[in-house]
Amino acid sequence: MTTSHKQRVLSGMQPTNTLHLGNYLGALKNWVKMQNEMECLFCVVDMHAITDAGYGKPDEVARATREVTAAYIAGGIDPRKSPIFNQARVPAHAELAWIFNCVARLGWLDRMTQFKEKSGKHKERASVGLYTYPVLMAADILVYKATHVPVGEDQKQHLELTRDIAQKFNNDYAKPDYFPLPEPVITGPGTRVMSLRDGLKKMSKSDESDNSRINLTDDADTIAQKIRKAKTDPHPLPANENEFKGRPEAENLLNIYAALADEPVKAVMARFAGQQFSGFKGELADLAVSKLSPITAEMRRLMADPAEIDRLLAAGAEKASAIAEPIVQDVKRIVGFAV
Ligand code: AQP
Repeated sequence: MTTSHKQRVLSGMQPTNTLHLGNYLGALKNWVKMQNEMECLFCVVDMHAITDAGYGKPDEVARATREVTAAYIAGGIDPRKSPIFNQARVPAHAELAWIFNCVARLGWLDRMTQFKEKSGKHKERASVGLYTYPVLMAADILVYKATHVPVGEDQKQHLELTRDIAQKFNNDYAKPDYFPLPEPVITGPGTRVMSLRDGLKKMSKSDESDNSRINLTDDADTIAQKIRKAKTDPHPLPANENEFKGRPEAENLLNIYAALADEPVKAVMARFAGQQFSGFKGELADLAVSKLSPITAEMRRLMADPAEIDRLLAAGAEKASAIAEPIVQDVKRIVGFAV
């Protein structure tokens, strides 16, 4: 069996803490556009969640799984068009991940910068799951023979590893073109949203400071307050991209505005050049509230009926399994398992 479909998209988010503006602009907003152009599957990666922040917190993983599902739908994913499911309901992910653990080389994983960042100074205390996280991610993608993966900049290295695993498997088992080499889809000014407190740090769910991010569950006042408090510099707003040098906070806020407004950064800069941050922040807050509040309200409505969310996840998993199961059975035969 080789790839019969032309283009297939797989992407996912971890159910840990609460989704934020970076997850929305870097991933979800692009998914919504893609679902009309290609076959898409959207996963809630609960098995990834227990590699780190979700470990030992079963109630939190279960709650966040439903909340991420609600965010996908509230953000514009149509579950009738694109299956939404949680990873743990489709065992083929874990089965292929084991086989890929035997394909991937230690040297490849040693180069993964996200593991270094997340494990910090105490590498020996990190879970083995956190270390092999990119291998499970490769399985998530290739178990559907996905060809395109919309991600933020931070996931680019993991996707390169996925391509290396696909290539090595195809070579070692003499099955050229068996797995496609999936392409990252990284588009627009929202591909790397930075912390509101430090323009050099990625906006992240696990940042200790809640003021560093805008959560998709924040109300209008909280959003406005966080933007008002966002770190800036004493200069007026820059007129062109050359003036971003040494001004990461200005660059971040202008990129956020452009991504939310669906406008080129240049056009946004032309409008605000030379103005003070205080006025710009007011406009940014209004824009963020107008775009995010409807999503937050819809998430709240969906979260009020957890049984319906569970039903949607089960239906999505059934559709996803129908694609993944034959592929993983095929792979098992290729590697020599008697199945
Ligand atoms: N700051 C960001 N800017 C743009 N895109 C981002 N993504 C995450 N942060 C940003 C994209 O969101 C998708 C889902 O990410 P994830 O849930 O798998 O977790 P993550 O990348 O590890 O996100 P966080 O917030 O940084 O979580 P923690 O703090 O737990 O590590 C991915 O497509 C990612 O690129």
